[in-house]
Amino acid sequence: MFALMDRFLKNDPISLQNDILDHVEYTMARSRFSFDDFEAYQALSHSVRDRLIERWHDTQIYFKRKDPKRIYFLSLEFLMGRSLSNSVINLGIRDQYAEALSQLGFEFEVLAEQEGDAALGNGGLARLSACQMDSLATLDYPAWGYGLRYQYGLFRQVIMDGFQHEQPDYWLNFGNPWEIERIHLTYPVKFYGSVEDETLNGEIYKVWIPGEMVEAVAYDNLIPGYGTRNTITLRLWAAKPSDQYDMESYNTGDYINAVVSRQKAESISSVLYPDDRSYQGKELRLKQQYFFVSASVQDIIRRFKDAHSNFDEFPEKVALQLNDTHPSLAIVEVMRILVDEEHLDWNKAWHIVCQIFSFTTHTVIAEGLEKIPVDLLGSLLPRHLQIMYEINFNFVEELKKKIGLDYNRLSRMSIVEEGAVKSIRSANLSIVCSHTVNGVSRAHLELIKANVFKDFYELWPQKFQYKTNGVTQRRWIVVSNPSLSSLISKWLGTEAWVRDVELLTGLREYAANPDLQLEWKMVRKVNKMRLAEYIEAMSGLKVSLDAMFDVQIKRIHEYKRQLLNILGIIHRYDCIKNMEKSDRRKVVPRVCIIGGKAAPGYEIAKKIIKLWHAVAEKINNDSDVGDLLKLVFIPDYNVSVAELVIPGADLSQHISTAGNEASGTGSMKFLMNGCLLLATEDGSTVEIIEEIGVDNMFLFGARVHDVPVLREKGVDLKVNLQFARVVRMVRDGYFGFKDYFKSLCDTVEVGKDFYLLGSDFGGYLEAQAAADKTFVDQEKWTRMSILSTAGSGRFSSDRTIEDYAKTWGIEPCRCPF
Ligand code: 26V
Repeated sequence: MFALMDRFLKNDPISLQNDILDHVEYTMARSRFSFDDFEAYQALSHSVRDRLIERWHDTQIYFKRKDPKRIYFLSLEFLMGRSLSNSVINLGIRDQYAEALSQLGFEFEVLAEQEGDAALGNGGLARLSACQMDSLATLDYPAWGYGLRYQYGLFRQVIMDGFQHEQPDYWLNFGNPWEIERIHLTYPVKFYGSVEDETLNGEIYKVWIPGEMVEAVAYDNLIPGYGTRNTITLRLWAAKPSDQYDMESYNTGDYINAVVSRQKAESISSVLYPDDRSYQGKELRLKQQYFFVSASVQDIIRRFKDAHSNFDEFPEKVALQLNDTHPSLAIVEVMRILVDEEHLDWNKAWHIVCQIFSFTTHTVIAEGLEKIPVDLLGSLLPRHLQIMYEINFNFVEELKKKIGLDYNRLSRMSIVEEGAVKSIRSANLSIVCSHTVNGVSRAHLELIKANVFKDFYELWPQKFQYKTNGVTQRRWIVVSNPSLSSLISKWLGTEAWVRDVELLTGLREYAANPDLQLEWKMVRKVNKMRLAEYIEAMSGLKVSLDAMFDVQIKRIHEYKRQLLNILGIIHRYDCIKNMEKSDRRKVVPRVCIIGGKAAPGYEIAKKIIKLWHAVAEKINNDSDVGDLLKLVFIPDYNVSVAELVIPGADLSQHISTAGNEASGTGSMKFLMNGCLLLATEDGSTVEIIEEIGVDNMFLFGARVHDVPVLREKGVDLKVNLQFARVVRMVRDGYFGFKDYFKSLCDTVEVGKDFYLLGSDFGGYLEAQAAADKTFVDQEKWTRMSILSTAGSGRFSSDRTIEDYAKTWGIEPCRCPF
């Protein structure tokens, strides 16, 4: 045993240096006497990866020995961002690496900047998955993440003349040291074909004869926990052509076509769909869903069978989490394997399925619910369609017994939608087959109970729960804001808050302490400087550090109301222009920062981006305005940009029309970093108010129950003169592009203003004015800032995961070495 322990890699700076140099020479094949920053980054990453692998092996062996109940987290999207800093911090060896590198003449920070983002997701849902993986590892849960290894992640956003253009994100170009290719860990995945009957020992079974087969190859990404040896697996599948299946075509002599069609297989995992709201019923998307689900389910069942001889224990050992409906085919795949391949009787298989799935929905609107056209499904997955029909038949029969022949309700609840295009409702399938349906905030649960899932809630009230989202403080404070992190530890007298985030409440008692206030302000100023440098390097614009940095970064969507922000800025500009020169001294200077991507096909969102640029062009070049108002667009917003922007923000905006944001997680990251929030009472903001108090943020706008009334009523623009005026300025071409912005202005006209920009405008301006007033009082502002961080503990993904663990029925399993 001691001999084995001796084999562990050492973490003193000299050993780390040697390891890095070995990787320069033997992995990168560069001379150890001459290598650049990028090569140093790669060698460094390989040396970190070696250490991850050691812990990962130990963890996996320990899990195997203990055989605890495991949680399998299925998600089509994971927004992991960069891995280097996060890994060394979780491993607890960041300082040692920094020292080792400085002796080699490199700076850790500089090398960390060499890493590109892993952007295998769109927005909130995807980053949430990444935060939850970090918490699962840190809290020692026996967990696996499963997803797709897209070759092209979320598109890169390039702004040309103020317009968004999309470019491919071929992120694997220079290799990826953070994954381990498991070339022998593959599963066949079948598509198309037909279903036939087969008789075995007097029983008739269904056999699916596929028309196409591809191979799923595992790529393991290692997720280290903080303050524990536990290191868990995020297994992403890549599609490769199947050798077994192709032999036939080679034998028939059509060599060229056979090779060409092999390449088609790889397209399944080639690209992430960039739209996060509308479903288009595309075959490739369905193929992606089934491909990753089938490989994952086969892997899960293989692992179970390695240790168990029959399926009775399956629900005691396996929990599957559906991250939205995208992986809902997993339900049917488990049924298919249990019935058709393991030859379990239907009822027994169904009983198992009903105990293992838990489903989380991330959307509020019916249009956001996924539908799969039956024709498409029947051709791609003929056996799955049969199984869905059977599940639905049984469900509807049961339902009739409970609710009688209420045909309207029966048809609303049916998994199969009979309409112009007959479709499968993935959400209905997920609800029927899961033991729990989770919302992502308390307000979200109330909404789904009252609207999209009302019928189901009335049928099974106990199934419906909520787990308020959270974000990991390891990435969103420790990695992204190291100076704030040290300051917090200094004042709390411990680093324990990194694992036990509730301890942050201990800051409350010092919120008015002048020494802490001074240090707090210093830290925030340095972060603002970093952001200002970035802005200047990116756009050439110099911004004043005395200005309030007001930030809105998130996907561009009408419901998130970036347009409200722009119209508010136009109003501010208009006021400055119409003011006496002497009064301008009283204006609180602002740097308004916005960033986010619009889905490539989302015209109105793209116009919002262009409008921002048009307004910025005018204001930033107006000498009457100077430093009083500056507009910055941060292009290609992603996780690593967020890590830079969030710590430098004074104020951040979360201003969706009430009832539209299921939770929102950006607000939680800002909150942790001591940024004040300007927000509507939507999603998780309701719970944030409870934690930090309404006086510590700037709240405005219609509440959920006001929205239908206001939509009905509309606003009188004669009363709402300020709003009418700013919209007119855009309409009349004050910022140019008059024709182009017409359709955008139309969206907020009386009677059409679905997201209620008009009715919320007055309240928005008041909230902004309150922020200005407070900013002048730096003592008050800093106290509110400290109280924001102090009250952010509840929004850690550690708490979210503890909530989920109860639902999943899992216990920690901590590797003891
Ligand atoms: C939908 C679609 C539909 C078309 C194909 C691609 C695609 C990809 C993702 C989605 C669902 C996106 C839903 C989402 O991100 N929701 C956000 O989830 C956050 C985490 O729960 C939550 O904080 C946000 O409020 C919610 O909008």
